[in-house]
Amino acid sequence: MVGADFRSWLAAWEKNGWLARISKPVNPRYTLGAITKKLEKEGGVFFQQISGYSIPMAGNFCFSRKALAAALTIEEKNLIPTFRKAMEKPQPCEIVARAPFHKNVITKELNPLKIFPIPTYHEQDAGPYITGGVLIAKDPETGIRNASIHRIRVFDDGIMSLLILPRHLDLCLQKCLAKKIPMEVAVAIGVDPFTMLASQAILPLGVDELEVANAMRPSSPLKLARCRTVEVEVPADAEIVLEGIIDPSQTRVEGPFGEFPRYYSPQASRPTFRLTGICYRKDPFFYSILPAGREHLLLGAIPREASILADVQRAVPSVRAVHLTYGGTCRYHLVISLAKKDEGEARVAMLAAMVNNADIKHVVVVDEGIDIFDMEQVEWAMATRFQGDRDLLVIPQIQTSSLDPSSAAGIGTKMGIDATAPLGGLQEGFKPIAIPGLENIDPKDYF
Ligand SMILES: Cc1cc2nc3c(=O)[nH]c(=O)nc-3n(C[C@H](O)[C@H](O)[C@H](O)COP(=O)(O)O)c2cc1C
Ligand SMILES: [Mn+2]
Repeated sequence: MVGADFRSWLAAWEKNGWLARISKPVNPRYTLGAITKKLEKEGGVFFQQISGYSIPMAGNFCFSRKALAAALTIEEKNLIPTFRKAMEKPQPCEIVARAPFHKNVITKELNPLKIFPIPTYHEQDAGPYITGGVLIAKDPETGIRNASIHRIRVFDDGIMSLLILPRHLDLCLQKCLAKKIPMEVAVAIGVDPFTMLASQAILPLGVDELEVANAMRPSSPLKLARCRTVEVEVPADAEIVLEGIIDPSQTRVEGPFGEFPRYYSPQASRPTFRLTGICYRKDPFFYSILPAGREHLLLGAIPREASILADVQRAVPSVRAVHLTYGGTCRYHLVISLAKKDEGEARVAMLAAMVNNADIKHVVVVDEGIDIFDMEQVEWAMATRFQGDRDLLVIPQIQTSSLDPSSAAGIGTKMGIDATAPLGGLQEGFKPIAIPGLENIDPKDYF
């Protein structure tokens, strides 16, 4: 199976011609990021030699929707349905006794910067950051695992600091604080694509994202293995596992850091993550995600689209699909495809989307015939089916993304654009021009 584990994924991308092997030595500070950025839309990157390190680094494997679907061995059009099905029916994971990452276990003089080629990406970033690891923790009340990705600033004394937004990891941390117990966690680096994507699932607290990853796998179930220094289980085939304790009472500065909207998020005091063990396979691979790159945006987009579509279809069953666009950093701009049955539906769909997720800022609703993944077609619908005084919905002063620098600390304006033709119009004044036979003609037959 293509994405059974990180190594089979790497081999498959190489075979597909989707991997750029960078053989010359590369500086992990900026150069590595610059090369990844240039190849961002083309394919995965593999840095064979990173100055000062013996461990190679890979990244950008999720460079397009097509690539992500191929990693999951599904068709691109099935990305959202497959994800939704797995969210609804998670599958428990088997725990195995032995794992390749048990081979090397370091518990003293813990300095990840000495071992792993951890990149510094953007000009004003505070320093090297781990960006491609899946952090696994447990709810101390239920023992149920939680998996999510966090940016982790790395220092040279085995103490890191990380950003924990108010979601599940934060809830687990608050529960540990109330119980006065440490929060044991592990960060798995170099994992399979199912685990990467499932870590971004939008679920209620109490659903284990690793079980969602397992449910998405068409064969070879996801196996977990116990960590060596903490009571946490991680994907058994992980390349590298960083184990430790998150302590919110001990803080360190973190940031500035170049984030997904392509602006810096500022420096602040953050909880620390004190390492208790560094474990890795024989000849491990490091994995890193370019912040604001295609991979970062897409991993967030698919689970969000799945969640938005469910809510929008609940409100308006004639909604066909949704798309979070790259230009809108896969968070702020949504296009909705609607097979309109009633004039009021477009506005209800916009509002349902805005309520689903505070990050959604601008929503464009188009007719079913418009390809919502082709922004030229979407723009054409806006140009010819929309009038600013009649078809614009503006909702001022509402919660929005605090990382949008045009917002006032997370308060901003949302806007809905109804670019659908009036009911019946597609057969009349809004009937697009057409050339009979266009679909099936191949100009080469006439050369
Ligand atoms: C590359 C990448 C980096 C991320 N960095 C952070 C971060 O630093 N802090 C954070 O709270 N969420 C971050 N996220 C988002 C969370 O991983 C995501 O919202 C996750 O679904 C939260 O899990 P939960 O619902 O179990 O809390 C990041 C996501 C990606 C793909
Ligand atoms: Mn969760």
